[in-house]
Amino acid sequence: MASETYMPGPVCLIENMEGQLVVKQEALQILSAITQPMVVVAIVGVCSTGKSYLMNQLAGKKKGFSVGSTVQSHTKGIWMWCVPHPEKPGHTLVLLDTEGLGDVEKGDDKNDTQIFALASLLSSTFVYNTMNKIDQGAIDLLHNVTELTDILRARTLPDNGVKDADDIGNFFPDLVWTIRDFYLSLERDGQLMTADEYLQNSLKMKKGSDQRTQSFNLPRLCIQKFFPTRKCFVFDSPTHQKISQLETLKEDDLNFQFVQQMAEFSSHIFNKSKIKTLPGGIKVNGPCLENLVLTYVNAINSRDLPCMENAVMTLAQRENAAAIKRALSHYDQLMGQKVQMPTETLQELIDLHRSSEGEAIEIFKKNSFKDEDQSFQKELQTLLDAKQNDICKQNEKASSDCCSALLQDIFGPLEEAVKQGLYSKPGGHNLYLQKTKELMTKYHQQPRKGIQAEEALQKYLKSKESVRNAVLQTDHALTAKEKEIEEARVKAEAAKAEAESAVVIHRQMQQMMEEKERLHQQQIRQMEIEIANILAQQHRNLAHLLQVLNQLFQPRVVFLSFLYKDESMKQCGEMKSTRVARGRDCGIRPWGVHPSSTVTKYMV
Ligand SMILES: Nc1nc2c(ncn2[C@@H]2O[C@H](COP(=O)(O)OP(=O)(O)OP(=O)(O)O)[C@@H](O)[C@H]2O)c(=O)[nH]1
Ligand SMILES: [Mg+2]
Repeated sequence: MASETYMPGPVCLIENMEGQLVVKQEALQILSAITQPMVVVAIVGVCSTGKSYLMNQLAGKKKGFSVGSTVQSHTKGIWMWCVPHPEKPGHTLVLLDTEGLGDVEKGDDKNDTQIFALASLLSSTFVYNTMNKIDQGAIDLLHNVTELTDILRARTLPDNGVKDADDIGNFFPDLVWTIRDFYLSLERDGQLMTADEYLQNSLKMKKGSDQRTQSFNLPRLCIQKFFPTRKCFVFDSPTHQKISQLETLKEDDLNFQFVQQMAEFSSHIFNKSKIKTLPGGIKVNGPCLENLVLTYVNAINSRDLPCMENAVMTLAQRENAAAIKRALSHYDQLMGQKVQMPTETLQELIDLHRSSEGEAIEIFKKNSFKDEDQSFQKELQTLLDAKQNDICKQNEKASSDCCSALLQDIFGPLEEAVKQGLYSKPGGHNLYLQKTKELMTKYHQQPRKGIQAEEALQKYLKSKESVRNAVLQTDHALTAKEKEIEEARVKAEAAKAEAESAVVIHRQMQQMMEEKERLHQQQIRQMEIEIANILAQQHRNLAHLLQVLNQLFQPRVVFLSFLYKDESMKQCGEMKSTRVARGRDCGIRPWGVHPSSTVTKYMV
């Protein structure tokens, strides 16, 4: 809607009725209608220091927030003006002008700081307006407000506070410190400095831990923690004349430096101020701001705020929790960069952990705030220990995974060979063991296996025990069979050799027998020749005898017979028989037996 970012002039948002804060319905209605994200700029500071004038400059108007012209404090409560953002289309610039602090007529410091705190809680840019210079009073005032603001924030946020460091960063408004009628020169030890350096220097802490130094440092530390982003602008006096009606003067009548400084300030606010954001990244729009206003004002009006000491504790808790988070995130970052899992040894990991842990603790110490009993540092230590355990487990797992992959890579071909039966042979077990040994050496030679290298190998070998046994049994079975075959072969060969030798012997015997036979035949032939010779001789003798006898007596017939002793003699052939005269008749008698012959010789 057109009206959502356009108001003709400011309206009162929170009225300050005798110390009681009242939220104005008219302002809430305006807010509830604005759906655009809001950049909220609030200004606070001592009364009559030109706050309203400055806000009008930001609205781009000469008139708007009422500018006082007398010593009487002018603005009351908190006034609001929503205008279109001059640099961010679709955004609304919400200007909050506040009642001045330290009004002597009012004399209520508590009410002052409540308004101050509300402004800081509602804004995304918090302009702290002071006169002339940064002094201890201005620092103390800002510090008090930060304490109260912290209490309010802790009480009104869910879960009793902001736990996330990023959220804290978003939730805190940026501080812009404006110094009006700045008459000093920005110089230190003869060196020129910027306004920001001046602010930085004013908030610098002293070294030491004595009570005085602590009192000096505490407000500065609180301001630094409370406002992580800080900027400072110094303004010259707007004019050399008496300035009771500054807004009526033309630009030409104003100090040129002042006009320029105002332009720089406005440009910074328009370009750098962030959208008001709540924890969880919620961008504040009209209804959301309306809600915040009601919540904070109710909290203040309940008058049940804890004392200042508790506020410091709350701050300490939040700051230290954030410091722990920062330290842990630094540790994670370092370990992420340095650790290459799996580490070769556990010691390597422990060394990296220790150096990162040392740095993380340093970061914590730098960012911690009033961790007097070191309870937060102990908590950090516990969390770092847990992280170490976790990393050790991750490292073990990385090593196991790496070793498993490596084992599979190296031993895979052996497993395949076993499957294909290449080791299912006599002696296969030995070959399998040899190959395993060879592969183990190869495995050991591989670098960066991590701390699980041996365990993973042993586990693998154990898991392959059954395979090894199977190879062994197959080997035994096949060896026994082979032995049997070998024995049978040896037996067969022996039998064959025996048979062959029997054949040889038989042949030899046969040869001998044949030789004997040949000799025998030869002898027989010899004998036959001899016998034939003898017979021929006998025949001749007989013939001669017969002749003689014939001559002497009448002729008689003589039979000569030859007797055969055995069958072999028969085989020698039919012996010729000759009729001889009977022995008795003719006087023939056995004469002798030749030893080499079975032939019985009968001598006539
Ligand atoms: N010396 C001086 N006077 C200024 C400056 N800016 C504005 N003034 C004048 O100071 C007077 C008070 O101005 P305001 O803007 O009403 O001051 P304020 O801080 O809002 O005052 P309260 O609302 O009463 O707290 C006016 O007369 C302005 O013209 C400045 O930079 N220097
Ligand atoms: Mg004013």
